[in-house]
Amino acid sequence: MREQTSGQFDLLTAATEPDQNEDRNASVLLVEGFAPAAQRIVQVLSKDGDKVEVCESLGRAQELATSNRFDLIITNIQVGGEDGLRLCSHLRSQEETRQTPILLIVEEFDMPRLIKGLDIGASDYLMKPIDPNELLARVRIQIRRRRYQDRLRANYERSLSLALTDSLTGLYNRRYAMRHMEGLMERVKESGKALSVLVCDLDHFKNVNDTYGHAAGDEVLKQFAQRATASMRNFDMVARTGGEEFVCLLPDTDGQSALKVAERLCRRVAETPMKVDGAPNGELTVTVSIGLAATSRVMSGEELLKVADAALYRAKQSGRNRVMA
Ligand code: GH3
Ligand code: MG
Ligand code: MG
Ligand code: MG
Repeated sequence: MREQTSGQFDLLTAATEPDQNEDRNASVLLVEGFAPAAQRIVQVLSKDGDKVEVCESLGRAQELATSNRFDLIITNIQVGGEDGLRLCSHLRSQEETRQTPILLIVEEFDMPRLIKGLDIGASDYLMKPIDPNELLARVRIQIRRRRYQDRLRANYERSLSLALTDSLTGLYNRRYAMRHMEGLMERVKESGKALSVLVCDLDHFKNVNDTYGHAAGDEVLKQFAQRATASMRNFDMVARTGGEEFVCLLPDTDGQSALKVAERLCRRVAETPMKVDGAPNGELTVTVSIGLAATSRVMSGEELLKVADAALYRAKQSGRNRVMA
């Protein structure tokens, strides 16, 4: 919980406090067929700290732009005999370069094509003859905007993953599992195939913490998460839904098949000790109890979990280290 809060705090600070040199040291691709003109631009930008790669054909530019990550692409609207606007549309159509700012180099008589270029997705333009100060100003604006957007996106993705995953094990959390289950119920409705749910709770886990410490307990949780994930198919989902409680969602799986999966997991946990620093010989044997519920009738996720929880309760009551349906 504490981590989530600090994650959101980071989101605010990181999004509003740019690095002082945010618009500097950019990597720039310059597409210009006329070498002396390219040379002048390279000189100005390099002197200001940017790294500029020059190429003289659209084909090469496309290759470079997809295999590298440039902060900015500057292209003449006419590259040799080729139409620079074709490069623009290509860059905008590719996932890797969709967000990369593009500056068009134009001459006055290019005005109609410049307008088309801006329409296709060019970010700004430079009119020949290019004034060095104007070049720098326009480049810096694009770099700053680009990096600001990158920062926003990274923070957004980070806060999304904080909200949906558990930082200790890397598994999805309860919130995500419940949401995922709604989707799986839709699938039950459409296909009529069963959905199975396992609720796994480590046995006497409090003893692990009390005897070997919280760090050892954390290690056990991580290794259980790995084993549970490894015991499932790719499209099954394992989530950590509580302290030492995990839920596995098995779509298109009837109770009988799910029982086999659950028993195999239960056995694997009990039979192979976990590697835990601080335990005798560095090994610790733990066990897990599992409650199973399956349905081919549409119900709420909460309802299905309740059935599995009741089965888990019986597994605990009847001696732990077992699966009950
Ligand atoms: P039972 O077999 O009945 O499930 O017994 P138990 O000891 O596993 O269950 P109980 O609910 O009494 O204790 C669960 C323990 O899990 C208590 C808590 O300290 C521990 N725990 C919960 N979250 C974490 C965690 O993130 N890390 C560690 N190391 N321990 C945790
Ligand atoms: Mg528990
Ligand atoms: Mg427990
Ligand atoms: Mg308990």
